[in-house]
Amino acid sequence: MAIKKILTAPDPFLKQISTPVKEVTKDIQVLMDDMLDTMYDAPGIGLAAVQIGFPLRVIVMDISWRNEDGKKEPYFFVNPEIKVKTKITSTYEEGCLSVPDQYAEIDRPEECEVNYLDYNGQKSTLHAEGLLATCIQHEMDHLEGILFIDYLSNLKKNMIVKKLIKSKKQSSKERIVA
Ligand code: GNR
Ligand code: NI
Repeated sequence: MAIKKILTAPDPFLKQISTPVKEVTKDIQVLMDDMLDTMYDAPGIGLAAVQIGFPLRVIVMDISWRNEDGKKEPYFFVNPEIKVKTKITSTYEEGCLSVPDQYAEIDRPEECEVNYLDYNGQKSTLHAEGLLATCIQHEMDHLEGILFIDYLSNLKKNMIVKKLIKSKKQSSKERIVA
C-alpha cells in the first residue's frame, strides 16, 4: 500500500496511449492497491495508471465513498472496452487530478456498457449510467492520452494550461525556499 505522486498537465507522459495488460498478476494487483490509496488520498473518484506513471490499461474508481455513509465500494478495471453507449448525452462538471483545481462542463453519452477484467482477472461487464458512466469514460480517455480539457475550445484550454504551468512554477519556487 503506497500513495504515489500524480502527474499533472501539461506533462507529455499523460499524452501517451496506455498498453493492454497481458495477465492480472500480483504486480498488477499491487499497482491497483497503490492506485486506490492514491485516489482516496487525493481525494478523487477515479484514477488511471498513467496518472501515477504506469502507462497500462488499468483504472480504479469509487464514486460512493464520499457519500454520508462513507462506505467504500471500489471498482477495478483492467483492459476496459466500451461495448455500447447511448446517443443521449448528459452533462457533468468534470475535474481531473491531473488538471488540479480546474473544472468544466463536459457532455458524454449518458449510459454505457463496459467489458473488462476485474481485480482477480475475471471477465466482467458493467452497465453504467449517471456519474459512474461519466467517470468510466473520463478514465478511459486517460488510456488514450486524452484529458477533459481537450474537449474545450483552444482558448479555454490554453488559459487552463497557462494557469497550470504558472502554479507548477510557483510550487517549485516554494520548494526551493523551504
Ligand atoms: O475525482 C474526479 N472527479 C471527477 C468528477 C467528474 C468527472 C470525472 C471525475 S474523475 C476525477 C479523478 C480523475 O482525474 N480521474 O482520472
Ligand atoms: Ni482524470
